[in-house]
Amino acid sequence: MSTLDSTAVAVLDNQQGLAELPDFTTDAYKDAYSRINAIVIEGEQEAHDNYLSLGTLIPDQAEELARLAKMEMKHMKGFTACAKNLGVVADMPFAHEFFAPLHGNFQSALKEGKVVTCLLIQALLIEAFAISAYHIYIPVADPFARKITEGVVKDEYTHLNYGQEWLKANFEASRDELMEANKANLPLIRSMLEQVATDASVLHMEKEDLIEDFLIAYQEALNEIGFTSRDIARMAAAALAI
Ligand code: PL3
Ligand code: FE2
Ligand code: FE2
Repeated sequence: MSTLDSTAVAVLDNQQGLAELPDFTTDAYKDAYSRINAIVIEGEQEAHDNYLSLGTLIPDQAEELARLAKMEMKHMKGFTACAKNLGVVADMPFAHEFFAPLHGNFQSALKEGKVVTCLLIQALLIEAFAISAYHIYIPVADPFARKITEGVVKDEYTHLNYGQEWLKANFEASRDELMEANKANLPLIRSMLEQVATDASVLHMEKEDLIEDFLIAYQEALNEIGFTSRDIARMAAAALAI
């Protein structure tokens, strides 16, 4: 009785009720996937490099950070397999450019030894971005990619939590730098979300859902670190110019 016509299958989307699965075999899907998948691969690669760099700034944590970096390498391989499974070639030059502004800010902070800024960029912003993207992707992914992404998203919480706990333990000393780093980098995440929105919608991922999920993860982390709701509202307003 069952056919494998994916367009006919509806799955339960935990946010919205029903989400229709896209047709994974169309040229339109594969074209959008070539950029989205490349972004994810580049993001995982950069996350790997960033955790290793963080190990040079916090030498007594180098071993733990190397463990996180290794998980990122595994994620990268998983998502590379997802593209291969769909017969898609990732557009890496596009992804490189996509990450360039955030990459540049991380590298400048690294050079200046600004561990708080590096942690905010990698462990809070990039991980919250990844968590939101993977959450929204899972219900509309092909079965192969869904399984891989489900495994990955658990790790990303470990990474977010790592940054959160370090910043919480050093909250008073980190506070001003966190505010400044948020102001400089949150707008970049916003523009990255804008840039990915059209391709994401081809994968049946909606921009509003991505933003909502990102803000929940990021705001919860800031709250855990020690910021009040008022601080967080101010940080959002300062960064987003509202
Ligand atoms: C850190 O561990 C990983 C950083 C990755 C950044 C993710 C960016 C996400 C972009 C949008 C979407 C879609 C998900 C699709 C997966 C093939
Ligand atoms: Fe990852
Ligand atoms: Fe991660």
